[in-house]
Amino acid sequence: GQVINLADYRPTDFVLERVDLTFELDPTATKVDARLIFHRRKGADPKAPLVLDGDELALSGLLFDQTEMKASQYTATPDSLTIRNLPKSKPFELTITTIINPEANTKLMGLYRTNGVYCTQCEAEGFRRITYFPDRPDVLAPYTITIIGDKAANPVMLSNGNFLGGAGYDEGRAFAAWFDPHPKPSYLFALVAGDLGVVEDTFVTMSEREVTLKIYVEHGKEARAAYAMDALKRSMKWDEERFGREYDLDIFMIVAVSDFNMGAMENKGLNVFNDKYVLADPETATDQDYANIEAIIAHEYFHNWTGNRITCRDWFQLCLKEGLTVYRDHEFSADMRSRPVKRIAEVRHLKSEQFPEDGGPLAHPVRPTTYREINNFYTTTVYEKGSEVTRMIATLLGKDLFKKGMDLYFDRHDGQAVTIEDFVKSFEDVSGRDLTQFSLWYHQAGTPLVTAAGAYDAAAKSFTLALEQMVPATPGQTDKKPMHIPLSIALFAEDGTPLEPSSVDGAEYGDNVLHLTERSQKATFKGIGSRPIVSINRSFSAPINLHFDQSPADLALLARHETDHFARWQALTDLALPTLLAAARDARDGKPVVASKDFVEALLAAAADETLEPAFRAQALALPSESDIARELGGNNDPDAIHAGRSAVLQQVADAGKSVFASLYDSMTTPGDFSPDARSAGRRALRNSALTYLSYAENVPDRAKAAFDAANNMTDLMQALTILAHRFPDSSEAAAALSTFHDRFAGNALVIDKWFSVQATIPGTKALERVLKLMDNPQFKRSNPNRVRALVGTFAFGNPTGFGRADGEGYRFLAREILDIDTRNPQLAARILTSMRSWRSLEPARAEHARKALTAIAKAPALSTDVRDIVERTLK
Ligand code: B3K
Ligand code: ZN
Repeated sequence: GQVINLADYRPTDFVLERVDLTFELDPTATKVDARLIFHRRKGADPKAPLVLDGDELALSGLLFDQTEMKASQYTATPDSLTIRNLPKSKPFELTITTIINPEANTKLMGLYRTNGVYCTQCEAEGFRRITYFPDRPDVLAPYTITIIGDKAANPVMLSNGNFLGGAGYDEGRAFAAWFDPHPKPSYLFALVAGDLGVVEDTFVTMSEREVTLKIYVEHGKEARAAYAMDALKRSMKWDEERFGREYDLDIFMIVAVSDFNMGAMENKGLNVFNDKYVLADPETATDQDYANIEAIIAHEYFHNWTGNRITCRDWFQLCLKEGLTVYRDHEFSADMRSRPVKRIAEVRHLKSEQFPEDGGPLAHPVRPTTYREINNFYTTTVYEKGSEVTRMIATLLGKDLFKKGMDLYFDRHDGQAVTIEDFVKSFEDVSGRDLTQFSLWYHQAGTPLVTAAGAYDAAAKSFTLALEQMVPATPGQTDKKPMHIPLSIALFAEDGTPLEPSSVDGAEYGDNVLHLTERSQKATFKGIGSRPIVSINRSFSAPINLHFDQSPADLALLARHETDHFARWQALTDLALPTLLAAARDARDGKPVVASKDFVEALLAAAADETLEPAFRAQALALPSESDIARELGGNNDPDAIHAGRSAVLQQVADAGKSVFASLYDSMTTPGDFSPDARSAGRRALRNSALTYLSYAENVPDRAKAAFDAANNMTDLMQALTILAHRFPDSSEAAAALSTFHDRFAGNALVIDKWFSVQATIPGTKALERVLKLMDNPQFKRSNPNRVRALVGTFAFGNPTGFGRADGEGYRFLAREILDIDTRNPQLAARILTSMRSWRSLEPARAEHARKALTAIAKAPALSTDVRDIVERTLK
């Protein structure tokens, strides 16, 4: 593929007025007639040809104003249709006929089949696999869709917008027609047809319009869509209350399908979901599954305004809709659940996924300026860092101005395809604040490093915080400018009471936020009567790495007294990290591992603190992961040493806290019927965390086995199974539990995915053999992305010792799998390949194995653009 540059953007020469598509469905030969009405844009070159995008297409017919076009007037190739001699200004109609093969579409882009159902995925560039089209997000038009198909096989025929009508024909065929009055880009087009069950409900909007809600699932799974429906209604209500956004069609539909490349897709009025993010019941879904469903249902629904009503001018602007919509779904979940606990989970995720991306070969700005394959830019940087940037705008402006800025953005740009600059301008206009420097967050890649040092002057009653910022070099960007970093700060006295400065010099400061804008800056807090203990970057106000040398005693104080519970968790993490890093080094050097007393005490105090919500305590007890430790170590990493060191620390915490954990395990029960609410989920999380520590303290599988046998919900069952499989992999208890679980859930693919994943993440050198054996299990289907992710993906992303075993077999296995997956589904292959992004931080022998495996991929004769792009950037 060639390189696409933001600087080359220009509007199309032709304006698309209307789209009218007719699909005659057939599993292997679907006929698509696309009637498109265009006119040449005012001021455009009167001789310019119309160039339409295609991808693996063959042209079967082309009419110009209803008459067949002469072959000399156009050129058709699989990836483009060029039409010459078109009218200078008057509108004209093209009718393009293509015949496509949904059954053979293993890329799952365009129109494909999943379990006998027709389904589409068009973002980013899948529509061009259906018909020749100006397939770019700044071409908006209303669509009319007619679907014709076998009546028995397709009782359900759906597309975007409102239903116009339908009927059956005598010959066993039927048609359905849909009209979407909201002009939209092609990436939001969707079609679904097949035999599906449905759950129905209604929602009355704030202006009292009744909207029909339908969730389509495979027959027999209707009951498992209840939670998704509930989450949808709550999302609709929340968007009205929080952002004043009302739904705008008569019907909103969700379809759950089993073969899908990502989580879900926000097609106008017809969201298509990976069934993993729709289906849930207590027997089969964990609390995490429920939380994911709630968040993703909300995310796709929120796109109706942030993405659909206002869309992206070009794909460089992807964060315009994704960063903003993630921010909106984060806020929604925070309102539905516990705000600090949600924030902790977000930051954990950001640090474990986005920070490594930003610090490795695949680093790119939130708003990139160049790409080779847009599918590779649906990244955690665009999504999660993009969300953090939106959050910082909200922090800079404050709640009310942020709301005003959003309102202005909606008013000003409704119905348009716009840029990040347009978005930022709305906030500048309502606040009068110049966001030029702030906008570097969109343009400069890399996680800024802020170094802080404090000095207290008792005589002057002032505290000075010296701050420095550094943005590391990233691919293509070596010289970085200083950023505008909003740091939420609080000061506490030795007894834990908050200290309020009378004034702050040397930096803009307000609402507890200090604005770091220079490379190096000194802020002096006046009127501080005693040595303060400082809490910096509360609630993670900026997505940075912070180096601030604080004594264990100060951290322990913050862990107890910070009013921001996120910051308490941060203090506990800061206490844990030195112990975990030292443990990894000591384990590598064959020295005994010793967990610091301050850390263990603070952790156990938090665990036992009844004033804290259980979900928070569970987060506190979940120590930084092995990959967190690897990231903090920074280089020359030995996954075995990290694992051994961390396990030794866990053991010491468990031994010291045995009685705390035993009493938590007994008390944190959730009597009565299962409920997925946040409070109950928090109790389960804390109880299961206690169970994990007890498995170290007791060092026998008995308690986990009893928990497995007693479990009445999937959260408890999975936790018990994980402990048995990971802590006692060779025990008869583990073997029995794995086989019981398998037999109980055989045939339920989403649950069998959990069974695959739990085994793929068993630490140690035997993991690869296990994975290879599981790939022969009849329930493992190479064509299904969920299966591949559950087994191959989870192994590569989530098993540092098994995947990263010293002889390099894990990396060689991945190279073979990537090449195999790539022949069917390049997007899936490219995504899983990003598991290699931190290979340069490995110790030299493993790094060399990894480099060779990557080189083997790079040298393969026929690579997709997707995999080629990732492998070349990873090796660079
Ligand atoms: N917008 C889609 C992602 C499309 C990915 C295309 N490769 C889902 C979402 O972010 O809501
Ligand atoms: Zn999205």
